Amino acid sequence: MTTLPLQFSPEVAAARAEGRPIVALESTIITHGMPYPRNLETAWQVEDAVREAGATPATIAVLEGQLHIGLDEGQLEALAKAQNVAKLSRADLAVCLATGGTGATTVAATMIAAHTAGIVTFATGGIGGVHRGAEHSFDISADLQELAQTPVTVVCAGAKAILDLPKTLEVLETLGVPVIAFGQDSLPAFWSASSNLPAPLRLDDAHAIARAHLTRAALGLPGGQLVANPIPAEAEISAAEITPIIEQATQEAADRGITAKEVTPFLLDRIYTLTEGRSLDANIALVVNNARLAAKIATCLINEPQSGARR
Ligand code: PSU
Ligand code: MN
Repeated sequence: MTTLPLQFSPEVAAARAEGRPIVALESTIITHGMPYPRNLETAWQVEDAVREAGATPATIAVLEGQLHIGLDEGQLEALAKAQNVAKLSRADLAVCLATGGTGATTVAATMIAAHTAGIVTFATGGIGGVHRGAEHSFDISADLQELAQTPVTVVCAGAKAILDLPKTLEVLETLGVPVIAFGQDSLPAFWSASSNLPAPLRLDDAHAIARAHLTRAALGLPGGQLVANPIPAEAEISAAEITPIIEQATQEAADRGITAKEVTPFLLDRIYTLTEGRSLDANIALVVNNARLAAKIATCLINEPQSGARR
C-alpha cells in the first residue's frame, strides 16, 4: 500500500510538532459557496477566529494533485479567485489526487483529509443533507455517510432550509450520527438560530462535546459527531423572510433541471442574489462563530485526561 504524502503548511506543521490544537476548515465554501472577493475575506476571518481562540487553522484543498493541510496566503487567494475548480466529495478525491487535479473539498472530503492528517475537529457553515424532493431525485449528500464513518467532530450552524430538515435528521439517526445542539433545545437552522424541530441531543459546553467525542471512540463506535451551533442573534435572518426566497430558488433549480453537484452551489448563489447579499453576511457571521467553538473543542480534546486515544 502506498501512503499519501500530505502537504502541511508551516503553521500546521509547527502546531503538530508541538501538540497544539488544530481546526480543519473546508474549501468548497470558498470556491462554490461564496463570490469573490468576500469568499477570500471570509476565509481569512475564519482562520483568524480560530487563531484568536487559541488553535491553528488548517484549510484543506487539493492543489495540482497534492493534498494540502493548511494553505498559505497565496494559495488561499489563488483558490478564491480560481474559476471552474472541481468540487470534491468522497467519490472524487482519489481521482483528483491521482490525476494531478485541483479541487476544493466538501465536508465529506475535508473529514477524510482531516482524519488522514490526525485532526479531529472541523468547523464549517452548513453541511449537505437530504434535499427537498429527495424521494424523487435521490439527492442525499455524501456528507451524511461520512459523518457515520469518519471520527471527526464537525461544527456547523445546522442545515440550510434548502434541505429537507426532518428527512436529514431521520437519515442521521439511522446512520447513528449524534446531532448535538449547542446550548439550546431546538435544532439551529443556519440563518435562524432555531427551527421548529427539537434537536436530538443538547450539550452546553465544549468540554462535554470533547468528552462525548472521546467516549464514542472508547466504545469503538465509528463515525463522528455533528454539533449544531446557533447563529448569533444579531446576524439572524427571519424564517418569514428567507422561506419564500428558498422556495423560489428551489423551484428555479427544478425548472432548469439542475442536478447532482450543481444543486447546492446553484441554490446558494440564487439565495445570495435574491437577498441582495444579506444571506452572505449571515453566513460569514455563523462560520466565524463556529470556528471559535471548534477551537475550544479542539483545545479541550488535547487537554482531556483520557485523551490517550486522541488525535
Ligand atoms: N451547505 C452550505 N454551504 C456550503 C455547502 C453546503 O450551507 O458551502 C457545501 C459544503 O462544502 C458541503 C457541500 O459539504 O456543499 C455539500 O454538497 P452536496 O450537497 O453536493 O453534497
Ligand atoms: Mn447532492
